[in-house]
Amino acid sequence: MEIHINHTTISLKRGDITKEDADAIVNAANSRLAGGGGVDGAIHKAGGPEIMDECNKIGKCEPGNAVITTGGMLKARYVIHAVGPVYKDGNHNEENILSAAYESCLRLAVSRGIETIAFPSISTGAYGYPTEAASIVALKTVLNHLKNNGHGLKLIRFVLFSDVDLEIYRHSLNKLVASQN
Ligand code: AR6
Repeated sequence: MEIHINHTTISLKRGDITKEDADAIVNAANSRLAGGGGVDGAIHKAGGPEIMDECNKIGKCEPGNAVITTGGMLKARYVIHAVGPVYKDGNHNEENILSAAYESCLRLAVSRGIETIAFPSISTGAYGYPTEAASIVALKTVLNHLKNNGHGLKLIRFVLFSDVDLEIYRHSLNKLVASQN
């Protein structure tokens, strides 16, 4: 699925984000930038040790924030490491932290002249954020960013790891677009 907002395309697809041919791919990292399982493990495995070397130099990243490193051996030139919230019950500022994580990535990308960026579904794996609620936060943050910032990014792609997740994001995007019209 694809929609166009001014000069930017938002697209949703199923796939493995490590294979994406974008200027930057986003990693769902932890605060210690220490690597781990899920998409984080896959990115470090595919991208090689240069990415972890840079993460070690940076040291840490608070939840809601993002940092940038090389893409190492990946097709993508950069990896943006974003830290989402660990989901407890929805009453621990999870929504604001998740939105801030996406917004931090978008700002960092624009400040580096990045035109194409691919996101995974941050926090919805090991960190336990319910996917439907997280998809609304993710997509709303992107739509608001485009409304308030306009130029810069040409393509924002969500790369979902399963058909179920893709369907959830598709449904949420349709809902948000319908509510804006
Ligand atoms: N491409 C795209 N999406 C993927 C891939 C992939 N190759 N692999 C997994 N996903 P998670 P989190 C999906 O757990 O919840 C790590 O250990 C996955 O199906 O990767 O933010 C970190 O070091 C899910 O939908 O990230 C942190 O400690 C989504 O990516 C912690 O997990 C996010 O799942 C972060 O947890």
